[in-house]
Amino acid sequence: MSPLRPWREAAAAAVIIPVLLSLALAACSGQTAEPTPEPTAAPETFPPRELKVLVGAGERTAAVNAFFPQRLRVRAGDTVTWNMNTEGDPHSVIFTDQRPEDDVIPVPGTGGGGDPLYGGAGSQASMLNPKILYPSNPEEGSVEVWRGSGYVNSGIMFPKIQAPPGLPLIDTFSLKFDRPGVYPYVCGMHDFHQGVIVVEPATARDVPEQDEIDRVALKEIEPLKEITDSLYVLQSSDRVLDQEFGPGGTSVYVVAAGMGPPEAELTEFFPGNLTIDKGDTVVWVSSRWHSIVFNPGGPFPPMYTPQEDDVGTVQMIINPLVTLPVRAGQPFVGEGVYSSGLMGYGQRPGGVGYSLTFEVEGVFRYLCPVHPGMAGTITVGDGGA
Ligand SMILES: [Cu+2]
Repeated sequence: MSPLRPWREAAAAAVIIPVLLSLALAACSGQTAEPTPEPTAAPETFPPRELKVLVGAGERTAAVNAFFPQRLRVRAGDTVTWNMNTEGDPHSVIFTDQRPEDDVIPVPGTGGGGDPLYGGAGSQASMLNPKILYPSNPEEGSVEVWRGSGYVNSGIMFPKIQAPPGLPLIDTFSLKFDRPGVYPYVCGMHDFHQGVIVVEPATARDVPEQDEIDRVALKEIEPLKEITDSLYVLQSSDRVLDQEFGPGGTSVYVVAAGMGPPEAELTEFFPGNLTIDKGDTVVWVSSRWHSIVFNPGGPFPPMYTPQEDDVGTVQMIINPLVTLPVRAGQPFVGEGVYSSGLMGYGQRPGGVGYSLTFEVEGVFRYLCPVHPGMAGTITVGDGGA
């Protein structure tokens, strides 16, 4: 028996029953059944709208890394504008049907091959990929159209306090959609950070208006903000996460660099202020991208050292003092640069753990140049000696 049979029978019944009913009604009232009028008017097309999506959320060091709403249904003809909405992490909006671009590339002419972040294979310098850093549309004020193919990029939206010097601040990006379809997009800084625009025909009635979109956005932000809020409570307690026995009566302390799931991370050190004794060791752990940098008595090296290229475009050269380990395995003697190198997932040069044994007393401030504002202090005492 055809699996379609029951459906066909039901469909046939659905057609026959109303016909019989209308005939019966006509017979009762003594009238003849009139043919249903043909629809004359074309389906109504709605005027194009301007709709808003939030890029990230969170104040200060709360990095809530998602688009809000994550999925948006619009009509063909609508324009969507993404607004930067966080002080936590930089983001971007990329629509592409091509292989994703690497966010970090070797500086042209400095040798090639290998992962530029490792400084290996002859490549000594790396920079932010200008195809990610800068908008794909060089014409300010004009709006591109996305129909599912090509490459469209907002450029990196930095939170104001993180914006590298010499770079124009991008905090908004608009894109028009005129063809129905399902269009996923991604953030060039976080590959897990993705969104979807669903474009319905221009005649679609049941698409949300902005007030409904805002409601959904707030609802999606709420649980993530709850995570970063509770992490703030833990962080402000300066609670020691772990203290273990080290060699010769010393202690080994664990500090977490950042905490929380990828989409709701607090970019702080846990604890932010740690007091230890001379000879103790601190181990920083991080599954996210962070770098632990000390430079007592000197300036902290910035993440980017902007330079103009041959055609006068400012390129964000990445500071190897931040991304490559400096004096790894050496004891901390209270002067000069110490760097973990970039830590975190994807087997970054700094790995996922970094340790320093403190040989001198003092108060030593350190920070993560990837996230200006993410700072900690190690206070080294004499152990009552
Ligand atoms: Cu992102």
